[in-house]
Amino acid sequence: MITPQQQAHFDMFGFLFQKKLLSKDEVAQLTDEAERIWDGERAQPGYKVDESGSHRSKFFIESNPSLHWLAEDDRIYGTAAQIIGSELLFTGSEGVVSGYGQARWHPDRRTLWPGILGYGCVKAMIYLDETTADRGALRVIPGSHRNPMHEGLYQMLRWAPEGDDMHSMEETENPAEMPYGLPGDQMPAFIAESEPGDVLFFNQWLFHAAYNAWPGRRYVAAKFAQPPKNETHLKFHHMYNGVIFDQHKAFAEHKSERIRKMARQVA
Ligand SMILES: O=C(O)CCC(=O)C(=O)O
Repeated sequence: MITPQQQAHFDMFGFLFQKKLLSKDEVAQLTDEAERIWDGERAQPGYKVDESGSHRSKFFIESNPSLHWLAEDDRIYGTAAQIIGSELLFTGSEGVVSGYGQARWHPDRRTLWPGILGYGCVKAMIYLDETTADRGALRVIPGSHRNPMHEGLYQMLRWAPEGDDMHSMEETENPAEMPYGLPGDQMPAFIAESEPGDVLFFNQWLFHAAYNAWPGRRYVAAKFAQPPKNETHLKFHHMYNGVIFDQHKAFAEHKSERIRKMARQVA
């Protein structure tokens, strides 16, 4: 259970950083399992890292029964349900061994359709390695999930060549070309320096970034969203969370009612 103050923190600043949410034993077990799964994936014929050199496993939790507990755990599911409401849907998971040195500033959800900003979607990030400001910690710009700050920060993005989404701005060495005259790692931000067991919940409209990361930094993420209530929400899910229209079978048919409910079919 989070307190009303923690709920207010999430609403106002767009994130909640929960220290020591998982015990040392739980993280050790999660890390062993994650490594076992990643090793199995690396051994598959045709295995490749992505263009950033990262090993990125989709459906990481859903496709591995030994990790299912994470999605329904009171501390993770329960926090997300308190933040965005108990009718929440599961919108996927990731298991990532990052290969990049930086994830430049971006919000995960980038549409400015009228009324869509604020539609509740939350990501729980569990870093399996210690991270610090100088070593790969996720940073967030508090309050950037809301306007006018949210749209104001779009100057850190540019349209992708395909034109239907935005990408983070390339970092430049030239201060005259830097948004706000600042290198990305100097942008005013809260830096969530994390120890294994800490969990960062953030609103996916929030601007976030990671700097000074190293190849091999690992995290597991679980994502949740409010159920769609109109055509714009459906369009949004088609763009970002197609999984809600075709949930992973292991979740859709799970013996746990909580998991089945959040993986229910959306037409
Ligand atoms: O690599 C990281 O820590 C940041 C990942 C990220 O930006 C994201 O999950 O949206």
